[in-house]
Amino acid sequence: MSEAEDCLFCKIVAGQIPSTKVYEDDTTYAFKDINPQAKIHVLIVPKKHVANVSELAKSDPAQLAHMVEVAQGIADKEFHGEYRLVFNTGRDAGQTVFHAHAHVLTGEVLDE
Ligand code: IU
Repeated sequence: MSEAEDCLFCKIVAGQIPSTKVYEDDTTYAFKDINPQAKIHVLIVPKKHVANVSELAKSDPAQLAHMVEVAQGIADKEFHGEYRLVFNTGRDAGQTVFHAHAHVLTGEVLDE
Protein backbone atom coordinates (compact mmCIF):
# COMPACT_ATOMS: atom_id res chain seq x y z
CA MET A 1 0.00 0.00 0.00
CA SER A 2 1.37 3.43 -0.92
CA GLU A 3 1.86 6.21 1.63
CA ALA A 4 -1.10 8.12 0.17
CA GLU A 5 -3.41 5.07 0.14
CA ASP A 6 -2.80 4.56 3.83
CA CYS A 7 -3.09 8.26 4.75
CA LEU A 8 -5.79 9.41 7.15
CA PHE A 9 -6.07 12.90 5.63
CA CYS A 10 -6.22 11.52 2.06
CA LYS A 11 -9.17 9.42 3.27
CA ILE A 12 -10.81 12.48 4.85
CA VAL A 13 -10.32 14.47 1.61
CA ALA A 14 -11.86 11.58 -0.36
CA GLY A 15 -14.85 11.42 2.01
CA GLN A 16 -13.98 7.86 3.11
CA ILE A 17 -13.65 9.05 6.71
CA PRO A 18 -16.17 11.65 7.93
CA SER A 19 -15.13 15.17 8.88
CA THR A 20 -16.79 18.51 9.56
CA LYS A 21 -15.96 20.52 6.46
CA VAL A 22 -15.17 24.21 6.86
CA TYR A 23 -13.88 25.01 3.34
CA GLU A 24 -13.18 23.21 0.07
CA ASP A 25 -11.93 24.11 -3.39
CA ASP A 26 -10.15 22.21 -6.20
CA THR A 27 -6.84 21.92 -4.36
CA THR A 28 -7.57 22.42 -0.69
CA TYR A 29 -9.78 21.00 2.08
CA ALA A 30 -10.34 22.35 5.59
CA PHE A 31 -12.12 20.64 8.48
CA LYS A 32 -12.55 20.89 12.24
CA ASP A 33 -9.88 19.20 14.35
CA ILE A 34 -11.43 16.39 16.44
CA ASN A 35 -9.40 17.48 19.49
CA PRO A 36 -9.65 21.30 19.43
CA GLN A 37 -6.94 23.31 21.17
CA ALA A 38 -8.79 26.63 20.78
CA LYS A 39 -12.39 27.79 20.33
CA ILE A 40 -11.90 27.42 16.57
CA HIS A 41 -9.33 24.78 15.52
CA VAL A 42 -9.35 23.95 11.84
CA LEU A 43 -6.94 21.82 9.81
CA ILE A 44 -6.19 22.95 6.25
CA VAL A 45 -4.73 20.30 3.95
CA PRO A 46 -3.66 20.16 0.31
CA LYS A 47 -5.75 17.54 -1.50
CA LYS A 48 -2.55 16.22 -3.07
CA HIS A 49 -0.57 13.98 -0.70
CA VAL A 50 2.68 15.48 0.54
CA ALA A 51 4.30 14.49 3.83
CA ASN A 52 4.90 17.84 5.51
CA VAL A 53 5.01 21.61 5.01
CA SER A 54 8.70 21.64 4.13
CA GLU A 55 8.11 19.21 1.25
CA LEU A 56 5.10 21.28 0.21
CA ALA A 57 7.10 24.52 0.18
CA LYS A 58 9.61 22.87 -2.17
CA SER A 59 7.14 21.09 -4.45
CA ASP A 60 4.27 23.61 -4.62
CA PRO A 61 4.84 26.98 -2.92
CA ALA A 62 1.67 28.41 -4.48
CA GLN A 63 -0.37 25.74 -2.68
CA LEU A 64 1.26 26.72 0.60
CA ALA A 65 0.48 30.40 -0.03
CA HIS A 66 -3.11 29.44 -0.84
CA MET A 67 -3.42 27.61 2.50
CA VAL A 68 -2.41 30.85 4.24
CA GLU A 69 -5.15 32.68 2.28
CA VAL A 70 -7.68 30.06 3.37
CA ALA A 71 -6.56 30.46 7.01
CA GLN A 72 -6.99 34.22 6.69
CA GLY A 73 -10.49 33.75 5.29
CA ILE A 74 -11.48 31.53 8.23
CA ALA A 75 -10.11 34.07 10.72
CA ASP A 76 -11.79 36.97 8.90
CA LYS A 77 -15.10 35.17 9.38
CA GLU A 78 -14.51 33.91 12.93
CA PHE A 79 -12.28 36.43 14.73
CA HIS A 80 -11.51 39.83 13.11
CA GLY A 81 -8.80 38.31 10.94
CA GLU A 82 -6.44 37.19 13.71
CA TYR A 83 -5.20 33.63 14.07
CA ARG A 84 -2.28 31.33 14.88
CA LEU A 85 -0.98 29.03 12.13
CA VAL A 86 1.02 25.94 13.20
CA PHE A 87 2.75 23.30 11.09
CA ASN A 88 4.18 20.48 13.19
CA THR A 89 6.97 19.03 11.08
CA GLY A 90 8.46 15.68 12.12
CA ARG A 91 7.61 13.19 14.86
CA ASP A 92 9.72 14.90 17.51
CA ALA A 93 7.93 18.19 16.82
CA GLY A 94 4.54 16.60 17.43
CA GLN A 95 3.55 15.65 13.88
CA THR A 96 1.33 12.58 14.07
CA VAL A 97 -0.29 12.64 10.61
CA PHE A 98 2.21 12.65 7.76
CA HIS A 99 0.13 14.61 5.26
CA ALA A 100 0.97 18.35 5.35
CA HIS A 101 -1.56 20.33 7.37
CA ALA A 102 -1.90 23.78 8.84
CA HIS A 103 -3.50 24.08 12.27
CA VAL A 104 -5.55 27.29 12.34
CA LEU A 105 -6.27 28.39 15.90
CA THR A 106 -8.64 31.33 16.31
CA GLY A 107 -12.03 32.39 17.64
CA GLU A 108 -10.72 33.64 20.99
CA VAL A 109 -7.77 35.48 22.50
CA LEU A 110 -4.90 32.95 22.55
CA ASP A 111 -2.26 32.49 25.25
CA GLU A 112 1.14 33.90 24.28
P1 IU B 1 -0.33 16.84 14.08
O1 IU B 1 0.26 18.23 13.77
O2 IU B 1 0.10 15.79 13.08
O3 IU B 1 -0.12 16.41 15.49
O4 IU B 1 -1.89 17.06 13.92
C1 IU B 1 -2.78 16.02 13.67
C2 IU B 1 -4.12 16.55 14.09
O5 IU B 1 -5.11 15.74 13.50
C3 IU B 1 -4.36 16.53 15.61
O6 IU B 1 -4.63 17.84 16.07
C4 IU B 1 -5.58 15.62 15.76
O7 IU B 1 -6.48 16.05 16.75
C5 IU B 1 -6.20 15.71 14.37
N1 IU B 1 -7.02 14.58 13.97
C6 IU B 1 -8.28 14.82 13.43
O8 IU B 1 -8.74 15.94 13.32
N2 IU B 1 -9.03 13.74 13.04
C7 IU B 1 -8.59 12.46 13.18
O9 IU B 1 -9.31 11.52 12.81
C8 IU B 1 -7.27 12.27 13.76
C9 IU B 1 -6.52 13.34 14.11
I1 IU B 1 -6.52 10.34 14.07
